[in-house]
Amino acid sequence: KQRVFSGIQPSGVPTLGNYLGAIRNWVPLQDTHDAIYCVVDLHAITQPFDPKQLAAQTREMAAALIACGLDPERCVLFVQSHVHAHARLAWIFNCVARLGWLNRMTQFKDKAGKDREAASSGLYVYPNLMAADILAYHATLVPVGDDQKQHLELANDIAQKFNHDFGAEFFPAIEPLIQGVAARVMSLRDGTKKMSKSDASDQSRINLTDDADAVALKIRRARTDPEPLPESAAGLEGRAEARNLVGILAAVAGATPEAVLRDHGGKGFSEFKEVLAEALVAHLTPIQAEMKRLLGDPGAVDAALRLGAERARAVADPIMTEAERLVGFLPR
Ligand code: AQP
Repeated sequence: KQRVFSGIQPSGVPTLGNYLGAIRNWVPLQDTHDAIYCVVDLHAITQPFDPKQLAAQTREMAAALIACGLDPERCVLFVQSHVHAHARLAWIFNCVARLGWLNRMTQFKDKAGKDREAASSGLYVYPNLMAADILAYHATLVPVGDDQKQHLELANDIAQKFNHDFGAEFFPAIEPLIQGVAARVMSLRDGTKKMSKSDASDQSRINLTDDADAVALKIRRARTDPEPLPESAAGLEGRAEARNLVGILAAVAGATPEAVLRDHGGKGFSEFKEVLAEALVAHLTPIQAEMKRLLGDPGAVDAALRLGAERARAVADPIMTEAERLVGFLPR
């Protein structure tokens, strides 16, 4: 079976973007692939965070993943900091990746914002850690949202340079797996910005934990243009907000944007938004109930994660030993 790896930061409650662009697509891969999924807390500390909240957020993210359908028995589900291979391999990759490569990463520019000098050096080398996450397991397929493509190209450059510098065909090539109509869900306040769990405005996103009223209110207030919905997908050109809302309904309903517009084309947004809010609430309610049930027994979630970390170590440790031998470290 081909091995897949993917991760998500415990930097807040997962959003509809994380769910539609990533988590939801991870579920079926459990049965067709050797699937490894990780709550990436080492990545989460690259940006301002609250140390008093991090552990709870990590557990909450794991519970959300399980509630969305990841089964700790059918996949390897664990917390990044529990498996030392990630940090060890990331250090080696810090010494393989070139500054020029990192300088081209658009996510760093977005996340560092205007005051780039004040960004952590961890944020800068984030893509090296991400390459290590994947390559520590020799994973070859990475289901991600469309925003992560550039980082995966960098991971391939790192793997190739490592293989070249240390004279071995050791790390495999990685392929991104970008799925579905909602590969990029946009902010509800600005159709040109992606929906993000750490956006300053809570109104910009749907959190998986938002109740029915919050979902309805956020959708009602979502920015739109004054025109009615177009009759076909071609009419979404240049209408980022309309495209986003149509894309969300399509993703939730398991339809194409074209089919959504066949049903709703010509309607005004106020009518369409009600349909959308209702579909979202119906979709999210069972996930929320399951999340709540899981968090009622935090010990059980932690135990599942401990077991996941053990299974992850069993895969990563021999790969790490060989990587360190190739680099020339004195064996322990
Ligand atoms: N808006 C989005 N649409 C589609 N997919 C998305 N992803 C994130 N936002 C969207 C996908 O979610 C996975 C996990 O992301 P992450 O937690 O590792 O970090 P991120 O990409 O930086 O996500 P956020 O929500 O924007 O988090 P913060 O605000 O903490 O930085 C990835 O596969 C990503 O593609």
